[in-house]
Amino acid sequence: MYNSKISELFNEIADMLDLEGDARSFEARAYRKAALVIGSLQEDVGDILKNKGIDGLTELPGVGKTLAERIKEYVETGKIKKYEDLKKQYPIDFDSLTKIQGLGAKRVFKLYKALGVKNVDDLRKALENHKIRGIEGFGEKSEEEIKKGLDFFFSTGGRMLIGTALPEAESIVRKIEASGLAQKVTIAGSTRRMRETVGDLDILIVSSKSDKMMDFVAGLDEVENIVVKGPTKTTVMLKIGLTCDFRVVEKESFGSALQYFTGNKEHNVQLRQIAIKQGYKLNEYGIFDKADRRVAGSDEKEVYAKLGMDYIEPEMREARGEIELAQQHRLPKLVTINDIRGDLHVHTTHTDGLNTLDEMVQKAVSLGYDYVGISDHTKSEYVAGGMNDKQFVSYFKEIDELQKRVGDSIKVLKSGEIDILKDGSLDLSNKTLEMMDYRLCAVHTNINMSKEQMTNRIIKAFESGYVDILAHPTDRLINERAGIQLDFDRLFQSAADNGVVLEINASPGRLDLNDELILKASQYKVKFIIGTDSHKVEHMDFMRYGIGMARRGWLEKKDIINAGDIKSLLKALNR
Ligand code: DGT
Ligand code: CA
Ligand code: CA
Repeated sequence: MYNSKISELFNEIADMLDLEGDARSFEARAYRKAALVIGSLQEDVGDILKNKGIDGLTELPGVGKTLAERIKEYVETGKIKKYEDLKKQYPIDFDSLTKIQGLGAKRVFKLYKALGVKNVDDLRKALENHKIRGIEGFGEKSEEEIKKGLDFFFSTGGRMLIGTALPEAESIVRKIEASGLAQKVTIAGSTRRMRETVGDLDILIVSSKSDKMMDFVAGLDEVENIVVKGPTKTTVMLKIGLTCDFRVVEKESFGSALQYFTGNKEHNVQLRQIAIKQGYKLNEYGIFDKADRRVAGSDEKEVYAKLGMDYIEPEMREARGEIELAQQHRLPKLVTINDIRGDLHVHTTHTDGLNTLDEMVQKAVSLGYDYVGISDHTKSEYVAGGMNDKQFVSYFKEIDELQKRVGDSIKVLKSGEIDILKDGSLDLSNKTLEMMDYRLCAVHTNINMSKEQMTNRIIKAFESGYVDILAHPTDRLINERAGIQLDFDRLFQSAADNGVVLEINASPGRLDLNDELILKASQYKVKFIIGTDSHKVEHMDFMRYGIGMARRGWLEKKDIINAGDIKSLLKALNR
């Protein structure tokens, strides 16, 4: 299949020719037109060349003798000399530079022309020296925008939070469904595996109108610019600053394509080795036997079954031993969002929440929860308007009154997000702590202590007997802050010894504990809660990201105490 690669190269040649200004823009237009034609061709140019020769190629609209020769050159040598020459003349790292929000190919060229910016490092220097604002068509505002884009690129390696990526992917999937052009459409890649961050989106489509489908996705409102457009694969840069791969596959291959493009890569490699041992060939088109007959492919579950193993949930596909478990039929039965019976980490306008106690409780009712725990901040969190003992007492009174009003519709539990102070003591009196249904505790201040001091601090709090839940244990912020230093072996052992439950904070910027630490903590037989750390009503929908992390950490319903009814919850909390 040469179409998409040649179309991509022709577009790039056109972009580079445009650099020369008017003199070569006619030539650039010709390349661009041919790129479009070839990119949306059903038949592969390699086949046309083989069957009809150069004449077959020149019959294509927009393809003259010269361009036909270039196509032939690529098919025969894997290279186009004109492209290589231009690339030498314009040695620009388009790939990275166009990933920066605020920079399309055209603006990258402008920066190269005006300032000689070739790569991300050059761009950084140009920004530091405020060179960009002086270029025609840029100005101070776009300099500021590019700087933000670059900061993001550096701090994240271009990876985006699942909490941003997944809703975007879902909204695109809904539009494709509504287009009527697809028989099937689904999210694949790291988004389907619910990784905490995502490098790009991968969307798989079954469509009998592949070319129309590609036109449709290229024209979506979400699209900033088109990177490559071919008959079955289109890559676009989305306005949110993430690229998205769309692939159209045959119905017969849908299951194996979904398996393949869900990954991760290492999981796929292991699976393929198993297929080979069993005398099969496994790829994105299906499982094939010795006679090259397809024995599975349309259905993903069938792919795993044919290889003699149980179906592995996407969140587990990280090559961490899940394949062996699947072969031995010993996979955990992962917790699901439907198992969750309540949320235990909720803020209100009493401290830094944006919705009232009533509003948060109503949201919990609308989610069908049996219980909701209200956990506002304590006084050391003064920036959040944390409350002292006296304020907590009147807060509990309000909760009691609210409980009367809502009756049996939901149980409202009294709690607080209690600071674990520098010396390991808690930020409220024992008397106030004892008025709570459970105590959610966390480190917020003096976060730069040494590993040993920090571990001692938290263990001391555990040993007071007043800590029921340790909230966001590492206090990291994804792409922003690494979090506190901890000796996790000691911490998890102490949590187990003192019956402390560990939070999986579901807020997309936290996801704390993460999958790896959940797996580690599990070895110490600790229990978990999934809490949303909601500061407004909408945040209570973050539960699914916490579920994603829990599933990536192989957790079952029994491991998560807010997947139990109120009776078992209270039993698990009050040791
Ligand atoms: P990302 O985008 O960095 O967050 O991570 P993924 O896992 O979505 O990676 P991506 O988008 O590069 O590719 C999607 C899936 O396609 C990946 O999880 C596995 C599969 N895949 C990609 N390249 C290869 C490869 O070279 N070999 C194999 N076996 N699978 C691959
Ligand atoms: Ca991806
Ligand atoms: Ca991809």
